[in-house]
Amino acid sequence: MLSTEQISQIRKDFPILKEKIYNKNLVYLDNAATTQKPQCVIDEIINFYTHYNSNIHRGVHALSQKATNEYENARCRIQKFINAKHSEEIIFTRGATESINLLAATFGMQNIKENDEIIISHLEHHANIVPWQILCQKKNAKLIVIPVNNNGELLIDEFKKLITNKTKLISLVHVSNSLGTINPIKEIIQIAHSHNIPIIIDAAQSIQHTKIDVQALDCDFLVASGHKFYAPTGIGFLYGKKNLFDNMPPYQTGGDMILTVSFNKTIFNELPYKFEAGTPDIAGAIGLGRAIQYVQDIGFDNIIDYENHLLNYATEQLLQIDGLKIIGTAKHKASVLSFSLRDIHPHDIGTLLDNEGIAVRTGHHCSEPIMHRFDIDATTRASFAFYNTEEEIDRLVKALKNIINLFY
Ligand code: 7TS
Repeated sequence: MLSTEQISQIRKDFPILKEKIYNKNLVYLDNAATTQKPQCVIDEIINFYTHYNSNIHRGVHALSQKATNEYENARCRIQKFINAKHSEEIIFTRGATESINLLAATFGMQNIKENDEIIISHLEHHANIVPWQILCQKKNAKLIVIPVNNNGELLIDEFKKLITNKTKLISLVHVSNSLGTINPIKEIIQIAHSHNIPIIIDAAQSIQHTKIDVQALDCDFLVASGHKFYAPTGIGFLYGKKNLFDNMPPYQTGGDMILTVSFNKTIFNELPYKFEAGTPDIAGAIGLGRAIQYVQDIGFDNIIDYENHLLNYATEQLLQIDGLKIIGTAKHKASVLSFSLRDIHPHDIGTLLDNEGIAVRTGHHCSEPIMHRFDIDATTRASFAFYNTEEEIDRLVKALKNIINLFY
């Protein structure tokens, strides 16, 4: 596990952590919304624009070749990080949302027919609900939802009962952004495949907290966002098995995704370019590659251990507060603590914490259905990254106790 000294060193890598908010040291506990960026990632982007900004895949000149190489190196870094078999199984997208929309518009449009069923879970972020809902409306298909128990854990036996010969696709979140539940995706993928059903994993909240090996998992597709992994916003990726990608139609069309174009006919490019129309976020992709390298240099296992320690510490400390209720008490959780505090509205809590320089998220966290499942409209959510400290959690606890004193 990372020592206190190592964490203080790591914190120096993230320049924003030195910011003062209303003259107080920033405590950034909104990492599930987006993570902060280390200086090396910021430098990598500056380096691109300063020294070799140029378009990729089309120039014979030196800058374009350098940009192309670095962009493709970033793809290979992602491939190795999630242990994909081929680099062309990694498609750069804007993030998890665009990756799921891509799948709905291509794989979904191609394979879902009238009366078919798509299974998702009660824990999904809107990004893994709305695209499927719209697809179901277009195709006259049905969206089926795996229920959860009162701890926020999926009911696996219920899930098994929901599978029928109408089930044509499963799309499931790995780690819930609003409750922190880690779903047993390996088991669920095996169940899906025993019925020959393809399965998509939404790894937006897991890629930064758990090790992902797509070959060991055997998932068919997996989506993630770079900005939740210390990389810039506007870049993410879609992993898919090559044979599935090969049989899918393109998503957006235009430059770079073609081999030849005449006014009569267009022949599409090979993977991965078939799914990367137009000029991509080159600097973002290179930044994402650098972020992965940064995490690997620290040691992902060290990060995971420390984050687990931090979550346990935060859970213990928050539970000491009279009238605080944690929403989401699954046995296996990652880096997210959602809670209610007596009958104080989460937006009031968020505003009062902000006055203390503490950034948390309040609201439904773009996962309204799971809020309704717990009969609430909103929670206050503290979400952690490996640069957070026990002292920061102590400050959160102290601020929450002061809020209670203010209201009661
Ligand atoms: N899936 C999950 C599980 C998420 O948590 C999010 C974003 C997305 C998909 C969409 O990711 P994007 O990068 O394409 O926007 N979750 C959150 C959140 O919890 N707070 O802000 C964004």
